[in-house]
Amino acid sequence: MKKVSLLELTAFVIVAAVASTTVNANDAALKEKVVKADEVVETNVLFTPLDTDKNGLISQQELGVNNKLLKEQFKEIDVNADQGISEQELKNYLAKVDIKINI
Ligand SMILES: [Ca+2]
Ligand SMILES: [Ca+2]
Repeated sequence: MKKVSLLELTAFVIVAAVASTTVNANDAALKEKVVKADEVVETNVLFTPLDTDKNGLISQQELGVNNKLLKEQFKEIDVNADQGISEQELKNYLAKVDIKINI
């Protein structure tokens, strides 16, 4: 059960990242980078396009969190509960859950 929601969130993050960059050429590269969580050394590929106001944190607004499930996931990633996901928090989270995605 938990695993499914984690995958959903990650897929969501990727979709949001791809959508916000709107650069199709980056699509393949992005997918390659997130295929395996422990290969996601360059979290900024996901992080930077999501942090639209460039304050170093991804807010719920920036993620477009609009349902309960994603709010729960957001809290889980935001370990210091400052209402923003830092790049390190995202990195830790992806490493922790060892997400493997096939897109
Ligand atoms: Ca931000
Ligand atoms: Ca945080």
